[in-house]
Amino acid sequence: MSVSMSVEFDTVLVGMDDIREIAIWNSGTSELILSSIVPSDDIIVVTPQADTIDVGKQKSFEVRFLPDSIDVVDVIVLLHHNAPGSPDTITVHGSATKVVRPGDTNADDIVGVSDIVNIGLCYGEIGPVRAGIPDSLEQLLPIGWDQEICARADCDGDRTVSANDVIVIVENFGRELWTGIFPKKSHVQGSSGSSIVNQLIEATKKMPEGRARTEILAKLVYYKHEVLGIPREWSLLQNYPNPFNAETIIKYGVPEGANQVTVSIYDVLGRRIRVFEELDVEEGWHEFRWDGIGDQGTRMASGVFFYRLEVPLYSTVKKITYLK
Ligand SMILES: [Ca+2]
Ligand SMILES: [Ca+2]
Repeated sequence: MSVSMSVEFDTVLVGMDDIREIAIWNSGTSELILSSIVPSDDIIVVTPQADTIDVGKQKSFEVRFLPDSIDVVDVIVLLHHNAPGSPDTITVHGSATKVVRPGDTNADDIVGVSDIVNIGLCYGEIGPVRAGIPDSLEQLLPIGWDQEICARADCDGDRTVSANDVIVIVENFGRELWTGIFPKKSHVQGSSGSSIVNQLIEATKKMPEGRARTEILAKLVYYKHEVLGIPREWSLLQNYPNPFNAETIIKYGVPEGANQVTVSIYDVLGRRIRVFEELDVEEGWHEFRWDGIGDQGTRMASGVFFYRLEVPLYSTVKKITYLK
C-alpha cells in the first residue's frame, strides 16, 4: 500500500467543526490491516481509528476538523498498517477564525465600558479588512493584524482604528459573544442610550491627552445629541396646539439629569395658577399637558397665560392662549 493524500478544509469557526470523507483502497494482494490512524494534533479526529480492508475493496474514513484557536493548521495523520511502506501519511490543511462581538475589544465576551480602552491604545492602527456577515453586528475576526486587540478595536471592520469604532461599542453595549442571533440594529436609544454614552464619555476622559481622547470625545458627544436627540442645552418649546381649547402640550428639553424641574403657569395678573413638578428628571425631551384648569380645580376663563420653566441656572417664559 502506498497512500499519499491531502485533505483541505475551508475556514472553520473556532468552536464549530467541519467534516471531509476520504477513501482508502486495498490494491494489494492480501488483507490490509490498518492498526492505527493517528493525527499529529487532536484538532483533527479520524474515525474509525483502525480498520481492516479486504483485497480490492475500499473503505471510507471521516476526517473531522475541530479548531480550538485562530490559526492556520497543517496536521499529519499517520496510518500504521501491515503492508510495506508503513506508516503512510495524510496531510490535513485548514484554517480557523472566530466570530467576535464587534465592540468587545478586550475579549471578555461582553461589550462594556472597559472596551473603549483598546480603541485608545490602538488609535490610528491599520490592518486587514474584517470579513463580516453582511448587515449584522456579528463579524469575523481577521487574521493578520499585528495585535489581536487592535483587530478587535477596529470594531466596525473598516481596517482602521478610529473614533467611529466607539459607536459600535455604544450600539452593541451589553451584548454578549455568540447568541446565535444576528441583530441588525442597535438596541440603544433615548435616555438609556444616553446613559451608555455618558459612561463612555467618563471612561474616555481618563485617557491620556491627545488625538484619540479628543476625537473619541467629540464623536460620543455628537452621537448623544445628533443621533440620540439629547438636547445640548435647556429649552422650552412653544406649546401646541396654540391657541388651545381642550388640552395643550408643553415640551421642554433637559441636557443632563436634574433633581427637579418645575413648569408654572401664570395668568396675566402674574398669579401662579398651576404648577407642574417632576423629580429626578432624565436628560432628553419631556412634556406636560395642560387642560386649562388651575391647581384649585377651577377652569380658567379664556385669555392669555404664561408658562415658565424653572431650574437652577435657567429660566424662560412663553405665552399661551386659551380659548374656551
Ligand atoms: Ca468586553
Ligand atoms: Ca474602524
